[in-house]
Amino acid sequence: YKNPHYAPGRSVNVHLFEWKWNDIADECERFLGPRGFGGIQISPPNENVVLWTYNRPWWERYQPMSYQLVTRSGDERQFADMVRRCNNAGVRIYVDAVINHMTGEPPENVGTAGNTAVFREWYYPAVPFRSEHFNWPHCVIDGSDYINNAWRVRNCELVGLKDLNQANEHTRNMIVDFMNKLIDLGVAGFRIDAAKHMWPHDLQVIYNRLRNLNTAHGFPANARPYIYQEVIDYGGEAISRDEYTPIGAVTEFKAGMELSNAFRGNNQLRWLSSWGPQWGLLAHSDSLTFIDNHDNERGHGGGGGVLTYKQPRPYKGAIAFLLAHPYGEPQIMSSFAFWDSEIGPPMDHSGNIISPAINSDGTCGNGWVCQHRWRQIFAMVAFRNVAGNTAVNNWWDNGGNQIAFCRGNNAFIAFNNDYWDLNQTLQTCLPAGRYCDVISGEKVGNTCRGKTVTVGNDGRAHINVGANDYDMMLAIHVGPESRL
Ligand code: LAG
Ligand code: CA
Repeated sequence: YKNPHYAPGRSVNVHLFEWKWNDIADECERFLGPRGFGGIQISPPNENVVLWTYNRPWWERYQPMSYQLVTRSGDERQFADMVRRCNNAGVRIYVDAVINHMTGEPPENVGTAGNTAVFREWYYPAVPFRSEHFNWPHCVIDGSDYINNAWRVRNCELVGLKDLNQANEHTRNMIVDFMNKLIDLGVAGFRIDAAKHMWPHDLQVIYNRLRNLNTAHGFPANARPYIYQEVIDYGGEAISRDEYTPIGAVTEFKAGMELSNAFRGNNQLRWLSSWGPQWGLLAHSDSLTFIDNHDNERGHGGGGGVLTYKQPRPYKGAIAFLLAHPYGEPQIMSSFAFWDSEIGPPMDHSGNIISPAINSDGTCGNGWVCQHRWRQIFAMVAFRNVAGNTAVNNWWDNGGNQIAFCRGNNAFIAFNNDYWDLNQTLQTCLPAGRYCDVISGEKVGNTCRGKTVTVGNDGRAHINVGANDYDMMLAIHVGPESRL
């Protein structure tokens, strides 16, 4: 369950938060496929309650009404078409699976597929679920439970959301059928929403009943779905991430917290020479890493004080390190612009999501941030693909906030988060030749719009990252995007 089953030569998963299925299919063909992205986390595809009362917040999608594949992102036919087109473009789809709970007791009672429920009777006819399929007696998680009561964190309601009993055979069957249907449609795996709020043993039973990935979509025989479980664990709680690593991968929230801290200037970059488990992070093969997610970029899910698109310079630095370093299975966030923490995606007066526009410079419009289309970010996706499974070598630092390292003989990166210039001859480990720095500008035809680096026969090159440069890093590699 820990292999994302990326197509060969690909890596990096991007969360296209609240995108429509048709738009994702287009994005796979016109951008993500050609640029070497490995996969996409999509928003929950199953029916959710419609909340006009709150002007259709993004979080209505975390209140399931049924497992029918009809949401603001599209219907089942559009979903199937997206998965097929993305797999054909070499890009995998991972589903955000909301299986801990159904709705709360919202003021409205119609779902995105038109179904209704009887909230006070725990009755969801379109699944169907009845009261006996939920945890009983009903209780609501208190803040203190996280410290001292694992049972309540798993058997009581998370913010009042009706808590499914995953030990119940019917409940398990409905969840397994939902997930197996998605596997048959060609998805490569799942983000398990609120995994901390479910018993690891129950999850293991569910995972073990999942089918192998669909070979008709290009997966090898006997491939198990990639499972990454959302467990927020900064330490000190009754429930630990280590309870979940035996059954699948786990979201490593400490990675984004620590890198945000360092790239904000609150910890020296030189300490990153030991990045990985020595920082108290999960073992490499268990770890899904990211800087920000849809919750903590807007202060939900306990926040986390992480960098987001709103602080672009250090954010791009942190993401570049995340992608340049071999530790973990990285995911990047692709957001819509927001100025309050509840507002939903760009929409028209009927509540339809407005598609991202693609500007002539490749960036997005219509309220979409599209971090994955920022040159400094997609260039690092290519960097990671070229680096492959090489290790970090030739680490250099100035004893402060200037660092550089190689990935085998394939790729080299330098960072300067000091208030003075980095101006040094450094070992790049690359074959002699001229390279285009993929951070400061793209290579177009055979000309480099950014800095050019000349590597000598000894692998050394003069590296310059000014303290006032637009970005704090410089990256070169042997791939066609960089080699001149
Ligand atoms: C998650 N991971 O464990 C999601 O990443 C997170 O986005 C989900 O919360 C949460 N768990 C449940 O799937 C989001 C919002 C909540 C919102 C919830 C349900 O962060 O704020 O709660 O989705 O829509 C909302 C209201 C609450 C209310 C609750 C139930 O904000 O005040 O109590 O609905 O009516
Ligand atoms: Ca639960």
